[in-house]
Amino acid sequence: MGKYKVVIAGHLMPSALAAIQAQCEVRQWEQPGVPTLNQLGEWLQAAEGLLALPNIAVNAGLLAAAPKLRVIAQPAVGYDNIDIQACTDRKIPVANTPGVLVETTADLAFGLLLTAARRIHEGWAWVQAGKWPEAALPLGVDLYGKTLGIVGLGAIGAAVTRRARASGMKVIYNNRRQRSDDDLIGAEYCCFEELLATSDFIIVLTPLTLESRGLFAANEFARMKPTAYFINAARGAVVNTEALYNALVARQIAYAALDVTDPEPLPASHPLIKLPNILITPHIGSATRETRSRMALLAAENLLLGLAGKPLVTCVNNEVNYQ
Ligand code: 8YV
Repeated sequence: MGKYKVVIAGHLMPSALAAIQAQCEVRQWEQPGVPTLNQLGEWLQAAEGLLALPNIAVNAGLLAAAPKLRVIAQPAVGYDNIDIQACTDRKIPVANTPGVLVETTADLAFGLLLTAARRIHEGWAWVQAGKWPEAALPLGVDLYGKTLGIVGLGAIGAAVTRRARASGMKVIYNNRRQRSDDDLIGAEYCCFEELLATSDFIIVLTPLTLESRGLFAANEFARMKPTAYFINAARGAVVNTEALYNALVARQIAYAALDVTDPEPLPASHPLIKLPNILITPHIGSATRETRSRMALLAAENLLLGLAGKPLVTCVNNEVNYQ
């Protein structure tokens, strides 16, 4: 039997690439930036498997260009870039990589909170600018005794809760549905409006869905404390960027720390970058050697299982898996 034909839509950790190449004829996009459908089109015509990436729109147009596609795997927990219904209609199982990036992403989200609160990044810039001898860095704020509001308490949110509780914080959360294990997690369910009004820190960890797109807009920032710190480690489009910018300029909130933005990547000329009360990192929530390797290997495993017609390890549209 010949090798499966697979398209890899960007960089992949070498160990995972080798596992795929052992069984597949691979076409890999290795140019900088996001490939267009035209650039991938010829490869997609013959592709049986697609290893996608969160910056690739896996929509009806792409699926139409890939008539032989039988499985899609993505090394990411979020899959808002993939039209799941269109894939399910085509009986194409789709796999993401939950579970393997929880602690790493929680470290980054809580790290943004801590860095912003204690102005760690500003402290280094202060020393580099030679200001230390002249004046003290402006004061930060404590975490201890403060309230952290988590919007979207899933596995990553539970891991953030452990970090916050260890720092002496109270944790409240809002989800579409209250969890049954609040006490085990150490977080207290709270309605969205009250969470906005009472949290000293807010961390957004919700997936990007039709319901969560633009969830944080002018009214939501207006409800927050003027001393509030807003952290987004979910998806940029959960936040109305213009509303966030206006809230920071008007000091409706004290500070923002973002690992994700809308648009993404954020151009250097974007007005957010010029503000004094913001910290932005380039979508590095899962960006450690160990975790990216686990994600890539799990995506490769899912891809190869799907090509062999076997159930995927982490399928997001299970109804397709066992057809
Ligand atoms: C990045 C993430 O997508 O897993 C996700 O959903 O947002 C992150 O892990 C991943 O790092 C690839 O860029």
